[in-house]
Amino acid sequence: MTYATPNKKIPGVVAPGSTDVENFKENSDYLRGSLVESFANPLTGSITEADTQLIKFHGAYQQDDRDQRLRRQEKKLEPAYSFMIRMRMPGGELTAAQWQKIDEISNTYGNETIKLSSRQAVQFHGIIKFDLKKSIQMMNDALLDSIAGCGDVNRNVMCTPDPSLSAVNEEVYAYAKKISEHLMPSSRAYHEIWLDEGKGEGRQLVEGGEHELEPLYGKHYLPRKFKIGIAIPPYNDSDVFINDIGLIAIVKDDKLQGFNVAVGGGLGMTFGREDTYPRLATVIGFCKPDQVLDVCAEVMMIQRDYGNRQDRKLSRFKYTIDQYGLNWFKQELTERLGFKLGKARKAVFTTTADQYGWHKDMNGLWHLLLHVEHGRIQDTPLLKQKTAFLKIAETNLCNFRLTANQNMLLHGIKTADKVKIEKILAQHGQHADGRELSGMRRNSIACVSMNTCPLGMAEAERYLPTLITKLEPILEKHGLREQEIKIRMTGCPNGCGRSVMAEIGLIGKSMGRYNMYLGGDAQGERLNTLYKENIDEAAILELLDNLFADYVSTRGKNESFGDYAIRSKLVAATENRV
Ligand code: SRM
Ligand code: SF4
Repeated sequence: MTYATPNKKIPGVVAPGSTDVENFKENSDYLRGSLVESFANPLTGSITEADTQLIKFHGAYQQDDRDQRLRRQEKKLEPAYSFMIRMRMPGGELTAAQWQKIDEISNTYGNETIKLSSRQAVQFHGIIKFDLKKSIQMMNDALLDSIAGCGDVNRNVMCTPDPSLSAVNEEVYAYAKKISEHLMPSSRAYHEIWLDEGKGEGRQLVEGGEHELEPLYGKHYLPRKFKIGIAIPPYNDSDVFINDIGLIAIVKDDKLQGFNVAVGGGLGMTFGREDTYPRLATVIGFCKPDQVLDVCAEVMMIQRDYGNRQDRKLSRFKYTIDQYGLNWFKQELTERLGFKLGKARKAVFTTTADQYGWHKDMNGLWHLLLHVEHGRIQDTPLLKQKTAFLKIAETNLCNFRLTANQNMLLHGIKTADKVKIEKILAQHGQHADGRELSGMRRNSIACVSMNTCPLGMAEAERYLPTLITKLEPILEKHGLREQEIKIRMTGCPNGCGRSVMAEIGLIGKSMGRYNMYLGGDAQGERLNTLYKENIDEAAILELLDNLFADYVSTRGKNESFGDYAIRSKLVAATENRV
């Protein structure tokens, strides 16, 4: 299918009053900007403002160590700048050899930890400016890249990773990769700048004008980030409704029929801006497998053409849909596609949780889902998880898949090799099935926040484990230790840990203080609602102690904590159900 190039008459396309980022893109020569010069400048650990925006399209963010900010300021030193790189790895898949390379990069250039993100990607933190190119080249040696890891483009495509959970898992999984490839920017800037490809020659030889070079995106790319996720019911472990496009695999008699298409999800909001809000994607129809690439591309290009480029707080696709209306959107999509989506099929989700432990697939291979606390892989005195994963990778007995709950799936293990894997894990303190953990810990997500995220207002990843340790005796007291209560924490309202989908969501307001949200469901189909504002740890513990007591004494059969919060009118159910 040939897609329409950006039409300058359409309102969203860059116009007077556009944001700085739009202007940076416009003047960047397809994402090149002055990155080469910035990275060669020996006088500072930072890069120019325009380049800090452009480098995102190459998968990296400039950050500084927030723990050191004040001290360095007092000493009149520039902030301790470093870079975070986020890889593009649809469905979170890596071979054992690639995992070894990732381990090596983190030790050689990063802060010796490996971060598994809430979108099934690996992040390296703490890479100094002068090592960024070497890190990218090392990734490339293992056939890995970070193109479109961030930036105003389609991001890492998520997909339910565990082949034992559905007969069509691998077929669906392949679509995550196909969609990711299909929607990749085509600028060669990444290859030229980081991999020294062509050194710029040849680029000018591209014929046919600017959009030949970037046929899907044009030179202004999208107004904002764009996300696609796929889930296979009944498992919603990729939180499909939080995506700009959510694809729900429809399976009959173990055969993939196609996908229900949901549009307009997104979780970010800004305190004090009432016009920003989280929104769950709305199911608009069904497409066959061979239509899904075009559907994703055309939906994305409607956002390219109509998305808000004047205010980045309002530029996500969810606002475009709400501004123009769902009916308008469906009509526009039909016109662009040249066919109408079918009627959405029935799809029932039961959980967003990862299924820990060993599972066997239809081909007799085993898959082991392991808990990683908030996705941070490192060695601690009690748990040498980083070494364990490296040793397992060195055996070459399995591949690796990351989950959207920030966990790890070791996959494709032969029956005879299970015991070898278990032995390595046990030697390094890792339990295989996560049963030693409370249900709440197994179901927790925290975003990075301190010390690298510039937007964090409170701790998240570094604090939630401690908070859960303090909650565990309370859960025990109420007989709730095993109950899978979904708790999520983010250091700000951007929603990176999807806290607004949790049964208990904690969103940072300032250091040590959080807003508490209640009423999310277990299956990822309901946003939660603000319950208490700006509370500290003592208040969180006391409130939850009382609520757990009431929950246990009044709950109905199989009633989840989130459903209880709504039934007992602690919070109103959100309107935004799918
Ligand atoms: Fe996120 C920005 C980390 C998933 C919504 N996110 C950031 C930045 C890059 C901060 C920044 O802009 O400088 C954070 C870097 C922290 C660091 O030091 O690593 C950051 N986001 C993360 C990760 C690593 C959280 C984690 O602990 O796992 C996740 C990386 C995913 C990936 O591999 O691509 C991550 N971010 C999410 C999600 C969840 C999801 O997509 O499933 C969301 C909510 C869904 C959504 O997009 O609406 C999310 N991140 C945001 C936003 C709010 C966007 C908005 O619509 O307003 C920002 C801020 C922004 O874009 O301006 C943001
Ligand atoms: Fe940073 Fe906020 Fe995202 Fe947490 S939710 S990683 S604090 S932007």
